[in-house]
Amino acid sequence: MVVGWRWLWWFGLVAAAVGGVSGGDVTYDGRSLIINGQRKLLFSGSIHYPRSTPDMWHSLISKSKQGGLDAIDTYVFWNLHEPEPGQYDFSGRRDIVRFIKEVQAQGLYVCLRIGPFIEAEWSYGGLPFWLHDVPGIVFRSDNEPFKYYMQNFTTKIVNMMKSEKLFASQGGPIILSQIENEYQNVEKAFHETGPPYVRWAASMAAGLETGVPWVMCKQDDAPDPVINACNGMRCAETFVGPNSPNKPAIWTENWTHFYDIYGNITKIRSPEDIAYQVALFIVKMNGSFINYYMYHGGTNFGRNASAFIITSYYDQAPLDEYGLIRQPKWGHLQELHAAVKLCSETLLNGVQSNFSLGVLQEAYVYTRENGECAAFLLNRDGEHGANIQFRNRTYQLPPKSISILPDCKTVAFNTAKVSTQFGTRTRQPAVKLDKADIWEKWNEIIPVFDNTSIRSNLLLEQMNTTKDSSDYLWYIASYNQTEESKSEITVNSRGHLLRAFVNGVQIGSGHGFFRNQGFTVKTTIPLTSGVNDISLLSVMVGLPDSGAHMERRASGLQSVSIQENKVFKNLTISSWGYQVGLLGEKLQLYTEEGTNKAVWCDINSSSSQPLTWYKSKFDAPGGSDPLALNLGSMGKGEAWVNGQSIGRYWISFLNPDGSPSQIWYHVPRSFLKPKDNLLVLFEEEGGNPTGISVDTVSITKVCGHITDSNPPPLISWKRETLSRNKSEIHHERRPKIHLHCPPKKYISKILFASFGSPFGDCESYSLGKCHSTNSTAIVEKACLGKKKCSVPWSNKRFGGDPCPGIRKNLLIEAQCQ
Ligand SMILES: *[C@@H]1O[C@H](CO)[C@@H](O)[C@H](O)[C@H]1NC(C)=O
Ligand SMILES: *[C@@H]1O[C@H](CO)[C@@H](O)[C@H](O)[C@H]1NC(C)=O
Ligand SMILES: *[C@@H]1O[C@H](CO)[C@@H](O)[C@H](O)[C@H]1NC(C)=O
Ligand SMILES: *[C@@H]1O[C@H](CO)[C@@H](O)[C@H](O)[C@H]1NC(C)=O
Ligand SMILES: *[C@@H]1O[C@H](CO)[C@@H](O)[C@H](O)[C@H]1NC(C)=O
Ligand SMILES: *[C@@H]1O[C@H](CO)[C@@H](O)[C@H](O)[C@H]1NC(C)=O
Ligand SMILES: *[C@@H]1O[C@H](CO)[C@@H](O)[C@H](O)[C@H]1NC(C)=O
Ligand SMILES: *[C@@H]1O[C@H](CO)[C@@H](O)[C@H](O)[C@H]1NC(C)=O
Ligand SMILES: *[C@@H]1O[C@H](CO)[C@@H](O)[C@H](O)[C@H]1NC(C)=O
Ligand SMILES: *[C@@H]1O[C@H](CO)[C@@H](O)[C@H](O)[C@H]1NC(C)=O
Ligand SMILES: *[C@@H]1O[C@H](CO)[C@@H](O)[C@H](O)[C@H]1NC(C)=O
Ligand SMILES: CC(=O)N[C@H]1CO[C@H](CO)[C@@H](O)[C@@H]1O
Repeated sequence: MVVGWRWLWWFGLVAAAVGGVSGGDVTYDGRSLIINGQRKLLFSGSIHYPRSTPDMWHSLISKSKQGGLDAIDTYVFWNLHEPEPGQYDFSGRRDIVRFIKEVQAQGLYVCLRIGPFIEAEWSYGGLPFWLHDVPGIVFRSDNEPFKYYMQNFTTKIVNMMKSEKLFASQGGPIILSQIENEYQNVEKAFHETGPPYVRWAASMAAGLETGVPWVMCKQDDAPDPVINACNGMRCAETFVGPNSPNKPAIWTENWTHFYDIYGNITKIRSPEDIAYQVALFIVKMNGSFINYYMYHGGTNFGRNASAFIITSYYDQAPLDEYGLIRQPKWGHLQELHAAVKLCSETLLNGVQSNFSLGVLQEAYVYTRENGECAAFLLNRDGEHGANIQFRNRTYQLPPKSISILPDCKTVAFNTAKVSTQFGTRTRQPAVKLDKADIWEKWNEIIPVFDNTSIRSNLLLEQMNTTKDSSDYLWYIASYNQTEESKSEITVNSRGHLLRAFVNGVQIGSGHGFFRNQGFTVKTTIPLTSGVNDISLLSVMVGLPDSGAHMERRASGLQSVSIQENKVFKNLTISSWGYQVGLLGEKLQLYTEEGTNKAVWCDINSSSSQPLTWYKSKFDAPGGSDPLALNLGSMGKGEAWVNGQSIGRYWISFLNPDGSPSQIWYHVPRSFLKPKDNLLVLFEEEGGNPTGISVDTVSITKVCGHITDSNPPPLISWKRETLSRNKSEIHHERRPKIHLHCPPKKYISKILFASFGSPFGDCESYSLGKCHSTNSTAIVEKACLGKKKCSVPWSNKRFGGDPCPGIRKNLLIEAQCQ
């Protein structure tokens, strides 16, 4: 990829200064942030450091920069950094300073969203659980204990950044900081303690004197000098705008799709829609800072995901979960960024005018005294394309699209015309763990009442009892039955999942759904005469991450009753014994040392049963492709590799369409040694570990399509040329398909090539009536064995017009190996 002049300029600075960007003074006016006296139109992307591993950071940031980003945005994860009050941890994936320095070294800015409440689909919204037990605390309100700890941590982070000289005012990359997060969503619940808290948070933050501006997102009344910013998918349509004429319009979260949960299908947002909303925000709201949430989502390792959130986080972002470039999203946005950058001086310093071009069409035109002119032509009509006249020329605008004309003449980009290549990601089994003799198992012990050390006459609240040391809490009752009978038990739970056992045998289970308020399990219970142990395992799938009064949120069992013939017994207020967590967790069976503490047995020795620990070893597959465990044969549980949790899995919770929400679970390469990697799973339902495989993940196919009805702008997309000077925008003589394999891969096969009238698009295609028989041979000649190639849309190139009078398309799909 060619490096644009902007980056070269920054590299120049790196060479001249002591390393990385020199931010300089950051201020703002009603138009934009102003860095070193210059207005800036900035594209930013969210990458959360603990959702990847430090060895991935360099490549993630470099692909972000190639994608045309100016800044990287991250939250700060309080509960990772302060696991106990006053005890701090900034090691490994928590090394935020290393992350920021990596961004700086590559010449990008940083937007630091401290929060420290962050939501972020992260356990407890980032708050450390110990806050729950601070006497008198009320989270996120005008409450002294909360304000004390919030100020303490915010100060800690700001001081740390200052001592590393990371704020732009000190020559570092941080140009913006955020305090609080989407507070307006919950403010009303705090009545009169809300507004003073907002004022306090703003002045506390401002008092830390970072030398760079603060923002509050989704806080329309953010007090001066804090800038209010917008979060959402459609900020051009939903944002009320800056609350002061001297604050710029900032979009801190333009969701690139949406987070995924167990039990629901992935919601995909098209690159065309994102590009449209971004361009609209720039012209409608005078937007000058756009952050993609997420640019790379990554993985929720361990138990860090909040309730029901899958481990694969924003996999549909421009960089996928594994850090692979997701096409065409990444490339389409890269082209948008390049086109906007060509106009940014005119946009930021010119005079805006807008006028109608039709019922649903309008023009935004920016002009400067030096004659520079840039235009955005909008078609709001979602159904029909429009031919419009602008400055004596005709332009064709597809439905719901915006064309960008950096010189008021040439279309450099249209949000609805995707000309970048498509990519297909494949997962291929590299190591199959399909032999029963490589697996061993150990059955978790189902506890009995007599062995419990915690007792209560009430059903205890789950989080307050486990202190988040485990997802699991056993509630056990000893039930004396005079004669054998078939009775019915009813359990109401506010937890996420329940498994009910009587005398060690599972009798029923049930679970709730994302953000619902509990569920009921009702099942027959075979009671023997004498004492029966009723052991109820209440499971959480992450702590809550949002909402007012999180400190009062309750989980776990709410009521238990038994209906025996005509007799009703309410066990809610009766003697209960408790066990926090699993025995296997206590023994740390998932570590090399812990595995010795149990007597494991063959998996053949008996059929699979609930609550089983499995272990095996595997060698790391060769190469450098990212890896994922295929857990499609399992039910629900957690998986560890060499003692590190790769997260909770839940295959058996099916989407409305009958498919599991997530089958593949990312195993970072850095968790592995070359040989004998310990894989341990705790499986709640039984599962079949011989179906598990370690798969490589890679982009195996690339595809390009030029259609006659949708030709890409005839612009050379060499960023170097584009960014240097817009007077150098030059037309290519004819459109081309550019194909490009990922690093270390070459075009090994042409899977499809047709110059003619092929049906469909890159996602699904077939030959049409008109087809140049030479298509494959010609494309093979141009592409086979190469890293990249270009094939022009041209009769001549394909040995003559295969069907005169018919408009021709070109569609090529190639395999990368
Ligand atoms: C934060 O609290 C710790 C004790 O928990 C204390 O040692 C430290 O000085 C406090 N820091 C600030 C900046 O108030
Ligand atoms: C599941 O997805 C559908 C479609 O996107 C959405 O309407 C629904 O609200 C989602 N359900 C939950 C619980 O998120
Ligand atoms: C954008 O800026 C122009 C002046 O350049 C102003 O007329 C217009 O009202 C602004 N739009 C918004 C939404 O603030
Ligand atoms: C969250 O992740 C960190 C490392 O990223 C890990 O050490 C920690 O154990 C996780 N927390 C939980 C509750 O799993
Ligand atoms: C110009 O833009 C403003 C702000 O978006 C809008 O309210 C107005 O209707 C536009 N005028 C025309 C003629 O399109
Ligand atoms: C458009 O054409 C008219 C008449 O030919 C001319 O007067 C006008 O200056 C032209 N406008 C532009 C922007 O070129
Ligand atoms: C209960 O404790 C006794 C004595 O320590 C032990 O022998 C027995 O295995 C325990 N039972 C269970 C189910 O934990
Ligand atoms: C949490 O548990 C403690 C005892 O361990 C109890 O005093 C307190 O009331 C409980 N809090 C809640 C909110 O249940
Ligand atoms: C169970 O109930 C019977 C009859 O009421 C009583 O004789 C027996 O002692 C009870 N057993 C226990 C362990 O409480
Ligand atoms: C059982 O008792 C609890 C606590 O008194 C009560 O909340 C619950 O409604 C009762 N359950 C039934 C089914 O009556
Ligand atoms: C196209 O194929 C025909 C035979 O199928 C061959 O004669 C001709 O040379 C080919 N043209 C090109 C440009 O390869
Ligand atoms: C705040 C906001 O803009 N929310 C939007 C997020 O995106 C979804 C899906 O497009 C919209 O329904 C929400 O209104």
